[in-house]
Amino acid sequence: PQPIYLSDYRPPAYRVTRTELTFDLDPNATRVKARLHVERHPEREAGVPLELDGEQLALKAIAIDGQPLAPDEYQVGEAGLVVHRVPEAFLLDTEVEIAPDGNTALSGLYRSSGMFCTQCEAEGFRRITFYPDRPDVMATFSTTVIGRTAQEPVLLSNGNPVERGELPGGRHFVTWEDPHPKPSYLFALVAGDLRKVEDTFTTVGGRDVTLQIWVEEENLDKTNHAMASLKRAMRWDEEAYGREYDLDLFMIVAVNDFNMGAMENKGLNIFNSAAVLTHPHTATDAAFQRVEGIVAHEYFHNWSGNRVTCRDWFQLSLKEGFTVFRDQCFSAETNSAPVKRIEDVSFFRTAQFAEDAGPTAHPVRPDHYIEIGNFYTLTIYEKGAEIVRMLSNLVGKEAFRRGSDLYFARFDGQAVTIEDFVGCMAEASGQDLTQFMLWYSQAGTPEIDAHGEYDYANAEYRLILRQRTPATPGQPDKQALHIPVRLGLVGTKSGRDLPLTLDGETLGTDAVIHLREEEQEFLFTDVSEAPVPSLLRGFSAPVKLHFPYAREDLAFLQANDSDGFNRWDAGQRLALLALDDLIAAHRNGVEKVMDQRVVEAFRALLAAETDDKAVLAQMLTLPSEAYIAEQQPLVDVDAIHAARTFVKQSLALALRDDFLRVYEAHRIDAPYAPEPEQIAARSLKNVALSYLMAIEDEAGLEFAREQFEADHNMTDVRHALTLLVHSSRGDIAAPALKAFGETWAHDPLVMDQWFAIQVTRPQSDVLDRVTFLMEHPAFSLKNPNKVRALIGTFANQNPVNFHRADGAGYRLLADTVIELNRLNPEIAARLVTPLTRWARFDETRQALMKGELERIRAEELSPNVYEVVEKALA
Ligand code: HT7
Ligand code: ZN
Repeated sequence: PQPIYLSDYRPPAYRVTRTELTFDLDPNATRVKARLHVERHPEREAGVPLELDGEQLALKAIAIDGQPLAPDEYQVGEAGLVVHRVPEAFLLDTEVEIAPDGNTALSGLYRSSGMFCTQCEAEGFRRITFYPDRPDVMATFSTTVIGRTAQEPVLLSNGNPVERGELPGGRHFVTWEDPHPKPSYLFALVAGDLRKVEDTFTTVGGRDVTLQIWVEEENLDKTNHAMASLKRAMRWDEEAYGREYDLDLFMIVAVNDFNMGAMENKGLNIFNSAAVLTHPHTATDAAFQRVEGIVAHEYFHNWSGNRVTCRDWFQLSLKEGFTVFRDQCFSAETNSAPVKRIEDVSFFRTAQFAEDAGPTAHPVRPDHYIEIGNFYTLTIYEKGAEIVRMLSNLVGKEAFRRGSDLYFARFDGQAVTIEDFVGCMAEASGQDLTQFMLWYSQAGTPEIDAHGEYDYANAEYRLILRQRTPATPGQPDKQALHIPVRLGLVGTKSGRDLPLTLDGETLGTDAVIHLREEEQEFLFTDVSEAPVPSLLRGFSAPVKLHFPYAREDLAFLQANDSDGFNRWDAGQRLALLALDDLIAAHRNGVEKVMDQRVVEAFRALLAAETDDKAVLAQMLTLPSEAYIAEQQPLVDVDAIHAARTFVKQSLALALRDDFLRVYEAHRIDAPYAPEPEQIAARSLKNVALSYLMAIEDEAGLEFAREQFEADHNMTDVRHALTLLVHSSRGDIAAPALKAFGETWAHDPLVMDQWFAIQVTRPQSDVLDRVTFLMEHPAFSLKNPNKVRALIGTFANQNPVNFHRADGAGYRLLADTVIELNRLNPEIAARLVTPLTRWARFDETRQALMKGELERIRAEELSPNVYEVVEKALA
């Protein structure tokens, strides 16, 4: 497969202004008729052949302006159709046959649990009909769907239904009209035996919008939270961005087989059922929050992505980074803002930093790709969102809003670039963002080495910042970025933020300084007492910050920093220093000794009367094994696991009574509600329980057993069951696990959790369990949720067992990737990721991991898996 380059972009030779489709649905032989209104693009030369994308389509008929084409007038190949000579403007009619039931890749038209559905982003529409399947071709669509009245009573597509009727042979049809021009990737069709929950939303302009959530009958009781989230998101987008919904109908459909979380098709969002269905007994607090975030994200795309779309797929972060930023702000407002930031940054620093340091590292706007499906990454989404967040902070809230208003007004109905977006921000703020644009083109995580000195005699604090970005594949040399560093100086005597004066300018007590050079010095004057610097507050830029903090300084910041995020971060840094010592002790076979400063910091946290229980729960949570690994020069999974377990047990032994007290004080008797206060109390109680269970304390075991049996809500049940399954008490865990599996055998989303709980168990018998569960009747390689729950969770969240020294974990993953490569290349390419990180491990493991990658490479590979494996072995 050949790469595609951003620098080769040209407008399409022909554009399509209107697309009329008729689907005659059949599981094995669906007929798709397409009438395209085509005209030459005004910027392109005349006389160019018409090239349409098309994959796995059997062409049955083709005509131009009503005249069937002779065989020598066109050519059909593996990738599409070429018509050698066409007029300047014309009607193209084609008819193709496709086989939805044979479509296990879940791209194009496929069937899920008997229901027809589509996934067209990024390049799935070409599996439905011959088309210029690129986002800069925007047309209005009319879609007629014909199905069997009994099996497919519900026939949906984009826009508004305009006609429906019965047909001979037990069939019926509905015609949909979407008035908004859209690219093919936003096309959607759903047909099946579905039920709906309906509500209405009155827009700020006074229009009533019908809201529908379509599900299988047994899930009708699991839609309330998604509906409430949708209405909140619609109102928020009006208030925060002035964006009003633009159709009379907005539909969400839940499907069981889906490659990602959800898809923002115009007026007809299709969701992975895991991203929309919730019920207190089946979904955890985290799942409720995830659903709220994804419902909002897809809704927000209606403007950031649909009304204003991407010129080409290199601009993917234009819609994804901006929309993730929008959904993060929305969730921060509806939940605990500091906790939302802590969770997002924790995840980012663990997973995106690892991606940016690995062989598949790429810029937020890549300059080439083989398979765009491989670029729905943490870099495009999450780093893209961090860049938009930096922009918003740089230009300020008001200018950012003016910039986004300008962007939506100027580019409505167009397919545009990242320059267009940043250009609006520059215009609205009057700022020069030229250097800032480097964030989009330069891959890798910048690192800042910071040093500070307090000059007592002159009351000055000198801060020196040095930046460097490590080389990444294809980018050996890096330039200095414009990095906004938010900071404060916390007085060691007063425990307060000191006033900041820089270059004679008074900045308040919390300010942003701009690092633009490789090295820059900042001299703060009138600093009345020795400070500890609180740097990169709120994670003001997606960088790694190194500062030689003494442990006492970190304990001080954890107790005194006015920035909640940095208080949490100081605690994490303190724990990491202790963990470093213990990892070294474990590797050297030396006795492990607990750092009492960490114990005292935890004691103080537990004793403090803090109102923000959600933040407290975060502060009591140790860095994950994956994040600890991210900090190590060479990853030793066993030493990391041993060190973290030792810290947890030491804290539990030293603070047992505090954890018991916290657990008991935060039990909730009220009916379950996914509200911030309850979520905070549950998370605090469950953190306390996890410490008690780390030492298998008798009272802790009893609490866990009670909590599981009380069956109050899935958050508590799942947490208790996980702790039991991860403990040595098989006598309690085995019957609980069995009961859980039997109770929920009918619910695929709960069975996913049942799989995940078992395969995160740290004990060494887990690999046999994974193999055994792959044969379980509830497991299927064809269902991405099952693959993620069982294999993905094992490979990503059970480091000690996945990285077993005998390589059995690697072998299992490679075997699965090889099988999935044939069934579902997108999922296969994502699943292979942990093997691509071989460079972080010891030589023996490196050899084993590379051996498995080579075994995969020897197969006949999809472009998706080929691209990832080639990069990993380069
Ligand atoms: N924009 C959507 C992307 C998506 C997708 C991409 C490739 C393969 C399958 C897919 N399903 C959804 C999701 C989003 O970011 O909102
Ligand atoms: Zn998105």
